[in-house]
Amino acid sequence: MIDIKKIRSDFPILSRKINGKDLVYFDNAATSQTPKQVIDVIVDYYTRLNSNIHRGVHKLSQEATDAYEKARVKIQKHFNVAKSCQIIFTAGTTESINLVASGYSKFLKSDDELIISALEHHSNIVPWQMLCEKTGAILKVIPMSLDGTLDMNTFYNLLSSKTKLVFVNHVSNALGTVNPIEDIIIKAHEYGAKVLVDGAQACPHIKPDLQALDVDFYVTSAHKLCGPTGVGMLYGKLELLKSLPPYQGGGEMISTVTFEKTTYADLPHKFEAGTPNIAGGIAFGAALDYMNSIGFDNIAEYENELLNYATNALKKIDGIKIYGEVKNKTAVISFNIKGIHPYDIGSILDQLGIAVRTGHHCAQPIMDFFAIPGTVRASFSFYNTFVEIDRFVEAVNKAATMLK
Ligand code: 7TS
Repeated sequence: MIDIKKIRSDFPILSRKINGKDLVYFDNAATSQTPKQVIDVIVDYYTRLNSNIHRGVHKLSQEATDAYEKARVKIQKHFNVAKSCQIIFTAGTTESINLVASGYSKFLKSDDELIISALEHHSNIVPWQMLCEKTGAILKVIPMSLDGTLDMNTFYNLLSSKTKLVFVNHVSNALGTVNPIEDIIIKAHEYGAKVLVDGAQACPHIKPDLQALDVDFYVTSAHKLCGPTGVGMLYGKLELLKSLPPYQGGGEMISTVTFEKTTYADLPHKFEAGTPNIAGGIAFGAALDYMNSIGFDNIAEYENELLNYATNALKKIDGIKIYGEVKNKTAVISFNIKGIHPYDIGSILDQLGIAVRTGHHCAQPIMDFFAIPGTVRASFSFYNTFVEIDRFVEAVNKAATMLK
């Protein structure tokens, strides 16, 4: 059960006024809000612990290193990963994907094939295009259907012995579709292809068991799940991470350096050059603690109720079209109202204190598929309420009347 009053009191920002109105924050897919339990950890770090890690003999450095490495272990446990060295701290999902894509140039030759889905965020498209340019590998796309799901039969037909990598998001940021990643992983493995899953939109709602999934790489960002911005993770199977070359050179990632030759540090440090976002890493661990204290089953159940309530209410609005109405989706509603630009609706909602995202949501191919410039996207979290949805639906109604 969700104790909504208690939960909302954990998020100081939720009591802000915007344009004289109580904030309704429905842009959770862009970034989630931060509870005071996580803010306190960041303040405590700079108040008591601040120092550089993995290098000082002094007490502060040891304590900071300890807290950072404990956070890595929390992440490892959360995702049910065998070894903590398989969790690489990165700046977020985007950097994690770039890290893998950059390393793969070592393994690919021209005419190798990579498979991507039509539902990807730009950060899971562009790095692979850059890799294809470098190597001559070919990018193939799993098409989507009108209901916002992937066309799996075409995926099965695209797979061949030439397929080296498949990358797909666990949940679509623009539509909320939960993709059948279990099936994708099993089928890709039958052809010896590796699979990278972009979990940026899944991790706020689902607790994935990465060993059970048998996924090769899994990436996410802390700021989508109540943590700070600028920190995230890359999970990889041990042998794959060992074989992947370093992404950046610098301090912390080496074993020995001479002008003739450098040898690299063991995992995870091989991929963690330079001073990392130390407070961010520690706060990532605290954010997982916070989410787990609420419980992912409770979160999923409550958010699903919000989603159904909002969907049913919105559907009553004249001229509304919701994109991606699938059974298995997270609490995201992407919609348009006939004859009205999504930006105009977003601007009126903002005047009424309601935050949504409008536009292509960094997923232009999805917008092209529907032949639209963008959508209004409302994305809910476990700290949102039914009363907020009532205000939102009333505001959308008002916007529709004003703009028609
Ligand atoms: N992948 C997916 C599926 C995402 O939704 C996002 C961010 C990213 C990757 C990139 O994450 P980052 O932390 O590296 O920036 N998605 C969104 C969004 O939907 N609105 O704003 C950011």
